[in-house]
This record gives sequence, structure tokens and C-alpha cells, in this order.
Amino acid sequence: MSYFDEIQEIKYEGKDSKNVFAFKYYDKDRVIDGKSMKDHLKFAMSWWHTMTAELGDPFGDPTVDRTYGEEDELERAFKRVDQGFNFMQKLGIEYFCFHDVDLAPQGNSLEEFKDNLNKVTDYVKEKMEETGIKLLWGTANVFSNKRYMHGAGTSCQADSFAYAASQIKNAIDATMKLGGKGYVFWGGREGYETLLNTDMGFELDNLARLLKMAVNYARSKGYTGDFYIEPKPKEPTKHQYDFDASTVLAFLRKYDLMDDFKLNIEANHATLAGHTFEHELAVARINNALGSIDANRGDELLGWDTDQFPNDVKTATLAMLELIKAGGFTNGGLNFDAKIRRPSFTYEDIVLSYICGMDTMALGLIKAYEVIEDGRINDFVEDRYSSYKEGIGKKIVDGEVTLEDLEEYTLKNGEVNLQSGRQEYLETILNNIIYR
Ligand code: XLS
Ligand code: NI
Ligand code: NI
Repeated sequence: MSYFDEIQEIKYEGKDSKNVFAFKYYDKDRVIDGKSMKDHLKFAMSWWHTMTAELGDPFGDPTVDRTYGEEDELERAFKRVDQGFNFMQKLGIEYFCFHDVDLAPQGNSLEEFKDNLNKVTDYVKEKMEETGIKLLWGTANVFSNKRYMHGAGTSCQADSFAYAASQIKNAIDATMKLGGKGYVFWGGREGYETLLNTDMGFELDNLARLLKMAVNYARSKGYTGDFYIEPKPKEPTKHQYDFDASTVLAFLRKYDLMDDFKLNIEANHATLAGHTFEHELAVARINNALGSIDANRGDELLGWDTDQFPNDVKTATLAMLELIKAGGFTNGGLNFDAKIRRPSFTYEDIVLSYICGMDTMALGLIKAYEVIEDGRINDFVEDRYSSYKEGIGKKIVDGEVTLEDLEEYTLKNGEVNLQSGRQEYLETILNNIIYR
């Protein structure tokens, strides 16, 4: 398969199909709970891994040809747009997301980059109008270039901060031009290697200054969408400031940024932080900050971001339960910040990875609704806290008792009549639903 020209349209054939180039579970127009599967899931293609990643690693050269038959970088960018839209149309993907540098070549100056980005986004816009495909979110890559070796918003050098701010301004312009409803900050170099050379407090103040400037700029231009921070604990820096959902929420609250920011939760970053995917989603949800999802999986045994396509239905089910409890996506969606393995270098491999990833999340959605409909897990959790619905529990919740009151109560009440957490019962139910 040379690029994506030869792919046929990928259709839903149902779970008994043996055609690997067909969906087994993702039936985009199937309505579940009043909404089509495609509107529940809002799948988005990531421009970087899908269209530009050459699959090099620290030990080896690229393994995949990303020239799209063009030597000239700007011409290549246009060809890539053709192929990207080709790919999304064949898979029935309605959204995409990008970094500025994925779309257009950087040239030799900020001016050239700006110009290139303008030209390429003009073309992207035409393609969007022609196909109905939409932008989920945009972002700026302020971590790859060596000018960001000390950070972007958290750099010790003001000129690096200024350069990053300029790139972010242009990436916001591009996002707005393409009608995006999301703008992501993933702090690739926003962290530190050693406290011996780092003023952490000052760096965090500066990061907040940058985010505020971005919000002020975008809002002044009429942007009504969301800003997202994508937590990640480490890699590339030893300690990333946006460590996990809780850390990011504390940062947003400290700097009064909660009105404009939500979280973009990535499965693999949760793993790296020592959390489950569903834990990070739940933390975002209970703080009304679940914005968007990066669905790539990691590897439990490795300490780096493998960015693999999701294939675990149980994880997908638990993640979709969180999304449903959060009320679903509004401006956000579900993107695959995921890539194929280095030795899987063909364009066919990319197509297969998306089909499996989309089917995994689709089956997760179906199973999550089955869990809800079954009701036993939810009822169990409700009941588990029932002691707070009356008597002394209700008084605690209503703020009607003091420590002295509770001592008096306990002196009369005596020892606690304990109840089982019944994890095994709940795991049995979950397995029964997933594997039936
Ligand atoms: C890297 C991040 C990155 C963001 C977008 O680990 O996941 O790809 O999603 O900048
Ligand atoms: Ni990642
Ligand atoms: Ni990501």
C-alpha cells in the first residue's frame, strides 16, 4: 500500500466478520442512549503520528517513508494534506488534531514558518469544506527545537519564552482559522532535570503567565473553545510540571485558570504517573475538568511513552464509563496520539491500527452502557455509602455534628459493624458483561 490511496472505505461488518479491513463494533450511526456512536466517540486523527512520524528511536533510523513522493518540503506538506484527508474519509473519521510543525515546514525563520503555516492551512480549510471533516484541537510544538532545551514557558531564557509565545500565537490563529474548539498545551520541556539549576517557583509563575497570555489573546480574537492541559509525569524531562491530573488542577487553581482550562487525559501518561487511565479520567470528571481524551496505551513494563493504539477492552470500558458519567464530550473528543511499532512500517499497518483502536473504544462504549443498564455495580456503590443517608451519617454530611458529638455517639454505639468491599463480586460482574 503506497500511502493511503489504495485503502477501500472501511465499513462496519459486525463481530463475526473475518475481514480485518472492516469494523466489528464501530457502527458509526448506531444510536446508543440517544446519540450515534460517532457523536459519542468523536474520533480524531493525530497529524503527527499518523502523517509525519518516521518511527526513528534513540537507537535507530527512521523506518517509514514520509516523503509522499515530494522532495520539496512545502509541496510535501500539501501532499500530506491530501493523504490525511484521504485517510480520514476512508475510515470515517470526522476530526483531526495537529501541532503547528506537523502541518507546515518551519523554514529558516519565524516569518517563513508563519507564511508556510498560512499557505498550508488555507489548503486544509478547503479540504475541510469539501469533506465536512473538522478540527478537534490544535497545538504548538514548543519542545522539539533546541531553542526549547531549557523549556518554553518555563525556560530560564526570556527569548525562548518569547519564541514559544510567538509560535503559540500563530498556532491559536491556525486553530481559530480552522474552526477548532480546543487548544492543547502539552508541556514537553516544561519541567526540570535538577533542582541545582532550577527556580521551580519562578518557572511555574512564568508558565502561568504564558497560559494567561494565550487565553487573553484567543479570547480577544473571539475564541470560545476550551484550552486543555495534557498531564504527563516525565519524558522528556525528568520531572514534568504537569505531572498528573491532580497536580495540574492544583496549578490551575493556584493561578486562577480553572474557567478557561480543562484536561486532555492520555491513557499512556496515566500509566507513567502510576495511575490507571480511569483514575485520571475520574479525577478530571469530579473536578468538572474532563475535556478531551488521548487514547493511546502504554506498556505496564516500560517507563516511557510507547503511544500504542488501544486494544484492551476492559480499560476502554472503564474509561468510557467515566466519560458517560461526565456527560460525554462537549468541545473535546477522542484522539489517537498513537503510532504503529517501528518494525510495522507500512501504510497498511497504520490503517489496521486505527481500525483496531476505534473498535476497541467502540466496544468499550457498548460495554460501558451494558454495565450501566445491568445496574448492579452502580447499585452496590450507592448502597456502600448508605450509612450517610440517615442517622449519624446524614448529620455528618449536613455539617450538624462536632468531634465532641461524634465521641458521645461512639461511646454509646460501640464497635463498628463492618461490611465487605466485595471487589471479587464486582469484578465477576464486570467480566461477565465484558466477555459475554
Ligand atoms: C507526548 C504528548 C503529545 C501531545 C501533543 O507525550 O502526548 O503528543 O499529545 O503535544
Ligand atoms: Ni504522550
Ligand atoms: Ni498526547
